[in-house]
Amino acid sequence: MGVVSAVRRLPLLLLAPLALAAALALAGCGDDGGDGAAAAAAAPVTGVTRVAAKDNRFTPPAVQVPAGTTLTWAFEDGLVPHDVTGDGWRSGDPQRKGTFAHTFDRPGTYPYRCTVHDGMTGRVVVTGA
Ligand SMILES: [Cu+2]
Repeated sequence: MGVVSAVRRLPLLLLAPLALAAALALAGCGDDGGDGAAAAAAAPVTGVTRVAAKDNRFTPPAVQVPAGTTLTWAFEDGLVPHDVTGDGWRSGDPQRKGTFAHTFDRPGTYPYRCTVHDGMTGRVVVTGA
């Protein structure tokens, strides 16, 4: 009897993690845009010169570096292509792998975005060297 009820419960036990995963996936999709906008406005991270384009976002979304620093963006989102487009500087065609590097010589704030994905934005804050 114990065995029978255990077997009957098995499908539910197997489905529960799937349902949970689906719920998490849906939740992730729903707030992507908001996350992107909020992320780009977040306080910039220092000590980082590499930004990952992954999961439809830039991580970290905002970095602060001294003038003369070369930042590298790494495209790591599998089949999903991204680009890095700022005002007067850009990576070019969206890409699925590889990297893009850009040197920031002048202090200022440099917002950028991925032209493929609305809300996929980032920001570079360049301070005096
Ligand atoms: Cu993108």
